[in-house]
Amino acid sequence: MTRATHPLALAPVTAPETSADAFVADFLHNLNFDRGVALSASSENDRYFALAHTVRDYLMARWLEDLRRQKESQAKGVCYLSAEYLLGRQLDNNLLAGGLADIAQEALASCGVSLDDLRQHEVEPGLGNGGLGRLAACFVDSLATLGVPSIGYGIRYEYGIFRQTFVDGQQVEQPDSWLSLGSPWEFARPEDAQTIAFGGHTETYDDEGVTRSRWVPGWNVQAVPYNYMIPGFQNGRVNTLRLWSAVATKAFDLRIFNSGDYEEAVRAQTYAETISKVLYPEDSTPQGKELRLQQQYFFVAASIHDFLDSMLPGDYDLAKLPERVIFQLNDTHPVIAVPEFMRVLVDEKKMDWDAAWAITRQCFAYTCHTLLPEALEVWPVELLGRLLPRHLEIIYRINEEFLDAVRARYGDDEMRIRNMSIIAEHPVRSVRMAYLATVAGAKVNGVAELHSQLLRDKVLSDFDDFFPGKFTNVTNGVTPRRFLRLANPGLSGLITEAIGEGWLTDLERLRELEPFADDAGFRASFAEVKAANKRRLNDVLRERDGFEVSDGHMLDVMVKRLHEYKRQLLKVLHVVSTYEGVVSGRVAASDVQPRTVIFGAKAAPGYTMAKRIIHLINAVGSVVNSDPRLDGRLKVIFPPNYNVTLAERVIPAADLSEQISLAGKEASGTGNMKFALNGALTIGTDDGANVEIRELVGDDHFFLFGMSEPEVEALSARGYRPSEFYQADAGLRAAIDLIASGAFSRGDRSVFEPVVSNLLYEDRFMVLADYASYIAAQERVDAAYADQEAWTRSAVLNVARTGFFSSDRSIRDYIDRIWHTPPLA
Ligand code: CR6
Repeated sequence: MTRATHPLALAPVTAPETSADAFVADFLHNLNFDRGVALSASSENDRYFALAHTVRDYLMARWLEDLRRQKESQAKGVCYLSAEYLLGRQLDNNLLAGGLADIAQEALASCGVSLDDLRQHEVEPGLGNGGLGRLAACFVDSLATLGVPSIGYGIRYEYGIFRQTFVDGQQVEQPDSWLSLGSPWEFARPEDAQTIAFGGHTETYDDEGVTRSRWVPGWNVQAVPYNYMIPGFQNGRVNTLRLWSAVATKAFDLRIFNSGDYEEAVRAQTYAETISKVLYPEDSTPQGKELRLQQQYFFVAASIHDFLDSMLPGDYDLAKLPERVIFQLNDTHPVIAVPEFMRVLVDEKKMDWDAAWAITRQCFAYTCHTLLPEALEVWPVELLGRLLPRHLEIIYRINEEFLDAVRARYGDDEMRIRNMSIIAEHPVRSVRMAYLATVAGAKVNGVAELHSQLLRDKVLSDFDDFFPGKFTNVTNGVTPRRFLRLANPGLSGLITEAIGEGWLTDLERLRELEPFADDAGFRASFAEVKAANKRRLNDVLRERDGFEVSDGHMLDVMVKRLHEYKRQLLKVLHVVSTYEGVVSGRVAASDVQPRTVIFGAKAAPGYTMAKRIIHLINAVGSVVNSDPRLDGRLKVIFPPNYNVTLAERVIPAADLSEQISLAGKEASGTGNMKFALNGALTIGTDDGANVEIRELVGDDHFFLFGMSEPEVEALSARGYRPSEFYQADAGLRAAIDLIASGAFSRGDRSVFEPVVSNLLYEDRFMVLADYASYIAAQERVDAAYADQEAWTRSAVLNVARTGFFSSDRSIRDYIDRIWHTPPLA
């Protein structure tokens, strides 16, 4: 190319003029020429697409410029490898980042089109399960806002996290066909497709006197990339998210097709395309399914090859790669990238093993997101060897050399060697992906102070001893653009009025709000914003599910994935206790602090206990809500299908944030940060990032309860018998007995019997042990809420003191402690 002589062909791409008139012209152009309709004949989807394309056009020049600069500068950058990106809706975010919201509003209004209707039209891409996927989305936002050269790599699932409905109070899953009307934000790049191989066998061959290994795969698929713009916040930068979609290499076999066997002809295609068909809906509990390993290898192999092919000059000296790139492994899901990278260097680039390993060890870093042993992924050797035979050989060799080094250090301490081996022997021979990542990674980080400490002291303590300095912490964060500015325009406006602009990219500046906590006028405005946010939430809930939060009610919120360790059951027991107190006549309804409890939670479809708990919440809700003896003072609402879009409405309206996991089980939590930043007070255990939230906001503005992690350990060591707690506490007994009696299941005692007996005889997450402390803390909450001025003061201080939890700070910590990738000037 580049024979061009026309001045326009030689000029850089320019953005359209930024004015409402130009926006109208662009919007109509896109509607007419891209959608092929006149405004008068257009559907809402047409108008939404035309608007999205108009926004894209404004960001395009910067995107192309950033792509060019990242390649030309060859500055060190980050490849973030994540199986999940829980993006949430894009339109508003991109309008905000581009500084286009006002112009778009004015332009559309002048065409008789409501921006708000088009906002509501967008189906959010739910390409993640929960915290981990949302974290990845916050991180790409912050990387762009800080101007760090980076690319996010992942999978373009055709179906994201399932849509949850309730039938008779029980969860029923529906497919999330988010692409059925197309996505206006993506750019397919079939010309950049990669071929990804699987199966087959390995062999050795003589390469001019050197014996080398090679992989002879059995089958392959095409990985087609789709690019998404990730605009920085009003800084003229646009990064890239590149998600891979699987298609068959040969769409169909023409010979079979011509023979009339159509089914056989499309079989291969269907099989290949299954790889990116659907997101696995397990959060923190991997299932070890073959398709899942295919997904993991598919996207990391495509990403590594993409980076090497498209980001490096042709004659690049691979020994210099550590100065050019760091691959950040978001949990164990992408860890198969390590042997793939080794395979490329050793088998394809013919590099010497030791040299390749030295490079690899500098090019990867690993973030661990869990403490639950069942969440640490392992792959049976049989499966891995069948799907990726060469990778298994490479893993064996990495392990052999690693264990030699362990022996050299500690002698023949067989116990230690067995404990540190990347290969586990029981119950079946498997690869421990977390260990592989730890051995290969330049750094390993946990996601909150306590979590990182527990990783070093417990889960990976042998490795911490062996690799001094490898372990570090980066406390999670959330993007204030989406979770404050977009979700809570009222509060954002109030903050700007008080402390001026600039805090959205320098969130520690929220500290300047502290003095306003003592300003009665400011508190009144703050309380008015909270009330308005409750009305905004009501608008959504009413239309969506016919629910409503009553005036004067404290809004008590527990929204997160349904998992036993998070202890939704503890919250249910609190509700049931309050209810039982009133119906038994021990407590006068008039003495109950009016509260509406909102739950939001999806359960993994195969997680039976979690689904029973969902059923129980709905059952308790329907009894409590309709019992006149409560005088409307206690309500439980459980809108189905909690997702990012609903979170953006619920969080700004909340008064009380429930963060009540068993200490030592929640790695970090990120919902906890979003609530505090929006002025909810936390009731929580000393777990995950709660610890840091409490340290920052102060004990007077946080309701702490429950055992600490060492106390949990001590109780386990003594032998935990939940029934003793049941026997010893009359209130707890009454609540559990009421559930067991069938009071919430039309008298049928069998419905919740498994939940009750699990609590009484197993209770792995010690709900009963923390019950009394939780109830006492809730009483402190009620007392505090009765003093609205003091409550609002605490709420303001929560906002003022939690600026630390911006994902911009997290990314700066990654840069300082792990990546060493300065922003591109
Ligand atoms: N489930 C942790 O459990 C943490 C996020 C993001 C989780 C949660 O405490 O905030 O990651 N872990 O770091 C995994 O997904 C394995 C989560 O979202």
